[in-house]
Amino acid sequence: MTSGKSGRGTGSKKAHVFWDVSGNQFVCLECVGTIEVPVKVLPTVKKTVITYETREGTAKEVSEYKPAAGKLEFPPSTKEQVQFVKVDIVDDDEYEDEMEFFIDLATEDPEGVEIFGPTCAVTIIDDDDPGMLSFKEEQVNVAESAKEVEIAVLRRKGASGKVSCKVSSEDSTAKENVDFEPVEELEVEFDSQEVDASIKLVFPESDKRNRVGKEFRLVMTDPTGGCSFPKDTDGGDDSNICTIVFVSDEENKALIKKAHSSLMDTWEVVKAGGSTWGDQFVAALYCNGSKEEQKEAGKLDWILHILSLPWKLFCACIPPTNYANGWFTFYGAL
Ligand SMILES: [Ca+2]
Ligand SMILES: [Ca+2]
Ligand SMILES: [Ca+2]
Repeated sequence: MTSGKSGRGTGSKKAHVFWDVSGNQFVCLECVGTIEVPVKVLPTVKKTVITYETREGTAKEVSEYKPAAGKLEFPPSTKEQVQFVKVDIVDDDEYEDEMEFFIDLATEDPEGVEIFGPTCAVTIIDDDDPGMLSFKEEQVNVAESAKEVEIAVLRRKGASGKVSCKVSSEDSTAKENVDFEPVEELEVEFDSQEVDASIKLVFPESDKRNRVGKEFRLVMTDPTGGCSFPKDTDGGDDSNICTIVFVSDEENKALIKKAHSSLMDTWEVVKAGGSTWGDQFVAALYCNGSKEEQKEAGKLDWILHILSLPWKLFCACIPPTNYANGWFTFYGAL
């Protein structure tokens, strides 16, 4: 309808060319490497030459894809033919929105070739999950006499690219500059693949001010680099909140003691207390545990001793419980 020339009866001899891609929309992941986008030519009686060239959209050359241009040559054939336009996609570690560029087909022989929909849009889907930021704990207890404390910030479920957030303190029953030094829009940054950070809180010296039972909040906002906050923790989608509660020094000590004693109770069951570290190695090496008893050892005792020696030596590496009140033993056993 638009062209008078196409009505001259040569139309049926035209080569019909189109992108063999649904809706001329090709989608790939950023890490795909090279895309191969199919171009189809219906049966044609003469050689058909198509040129192609990439064109920038929101995805820019070099940073997102390598610009490409070239020719596809289809010989005469009674069958459909498919060839591929290849474009290299550039991968990186940064979180990005979806981006798009285009590949245009053209012909130098518009009389002999008809291209249906010359442009194919290529959408690059980012594959870099920047993860989620949150405080390690929703509530942190701090001894009233503490001068400072480190509050842990975690990045989980992904660690691609640089991300950051802002952290500010918020008064509650505890007041800034009186009970704690305020934190104002402190920027917490994570490099790519970095997953842990911390914020130092400082508490001013106070003579007889009573902080016990008072609390304030740290609020994390403004996530960048595509990271988000977990929905199911305090603060929801838009923020992440940690509540700092002052407890009495006695209460704090009692909490630590309780944790320690429950650990020691567990250890009592398996301890070989009273011996020195050297004794443990000697006992492990002798059949039946000592020089005297080894003389009495029978065949079966020796077989059992040899079979269990590696295990005995491993256990001997765990220090006896009377060193450092059992703490070494606990870590050694882990
Ligand atoms: Ca990219
Ligand atoms: Ca990537
Ligand atoms: Ca990326």
